Amino acid sequence: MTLRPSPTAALEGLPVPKLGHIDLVTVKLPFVAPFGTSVYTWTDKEAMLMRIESGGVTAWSECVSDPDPFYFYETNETARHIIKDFLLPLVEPGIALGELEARFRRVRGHGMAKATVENGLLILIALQRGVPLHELLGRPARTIMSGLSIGLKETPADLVAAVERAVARKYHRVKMKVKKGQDVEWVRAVRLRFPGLRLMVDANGDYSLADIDRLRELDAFDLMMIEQPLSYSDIYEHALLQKEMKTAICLDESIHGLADAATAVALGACRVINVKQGRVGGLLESMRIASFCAERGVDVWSGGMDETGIGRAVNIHLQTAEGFTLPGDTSETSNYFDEDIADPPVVLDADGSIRIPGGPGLGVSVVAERILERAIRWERLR
Ligand code: OSB
Ligand code: MG
Repeated sequence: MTLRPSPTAALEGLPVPKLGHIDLVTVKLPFVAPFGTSVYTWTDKEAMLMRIESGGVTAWSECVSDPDPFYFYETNETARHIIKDFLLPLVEPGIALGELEARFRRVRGHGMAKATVENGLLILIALQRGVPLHELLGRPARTIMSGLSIGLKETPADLVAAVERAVARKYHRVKMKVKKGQDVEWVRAVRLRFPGLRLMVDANGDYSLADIDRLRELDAFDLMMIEQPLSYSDIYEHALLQKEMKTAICLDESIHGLADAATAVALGACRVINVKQGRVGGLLESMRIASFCAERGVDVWSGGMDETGIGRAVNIHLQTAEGFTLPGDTSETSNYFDEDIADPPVVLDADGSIRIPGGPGLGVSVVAERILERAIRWERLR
């Protein structure tokens, strides 16, 4: 196999800028509707944001953790602790980002905390250079595919109605959450109404191998993939399951970095990987995973964590990278919030695609009054 050049070599050489004040600002935004999954139902978004000042420029990044550890082990409070007490002390102006990543590796896990810092620095550098983030990442602009993640609903009729709204908006694919006992009949209801829809399901780890007959019933519905059917911490049993299923398995929770992706691909545990830049430690590791998968014919898409406009914009820029072959969980702002903290909101084009917001950095501006209105905690770290 001919080795492709590393997608991140140039980025690893970027020097960390001199930094001024750094703040952690937690905001709480009500969701337009509760978001139900097999692990928890969230009614609002509590997002910890990092604000970095440097030479008159202000960069914002977003930590994708929740206040609770129900999707992932990190929480806003563990991320605060790790950022404040272990990561920021390693950030030294002038060292290369690759050196910073190497220092961060001594802290085991805590990818969401690491991503908050690394992404913040990349956004800051892009702003200082006056270039869009995707350009700093070395990627040309392109339109991004859209995808909607629909939470668990009260009735199949509610679910079908939500899918109807997604189809009307021209989403490029629809994902529906499932859990044990709320699966086959619910998928059937959607399939009967929309036989040709690009449709997939996400179980957030609700099944075990004992449920294999149930899971195999899903093979009848021509799903694009089934996301994380088995435990959040498993890779091996997914390989056993994939051998018994026609439908592609996609791993989300199990993949914390490139090494996990390599294990999953080697074992045949999945044919698709959901890369959440937060969960894997930031933009650089995300690009490494996507390139690794592209070389091996494994599809990759960008997940979402119901982010505010800041994290949502990061996910959009990331999807310009090589290897993001499928529509991700990138949907319109109005799916989550009546009013976001950043402008402009994400709105789909007539064909369902998403344009990268123009301008330096993320291309979105954080609205100070809305941050002040929504802030539930503000801590100056330096
Ligand atoms: O499993 O992909 C998931 C949201 C929160 C936690 C986990 C997941 C999700 C989603 C929604 O599916 C993604 C989004 O719309 O941002
Ligand atoms: Mg998922």
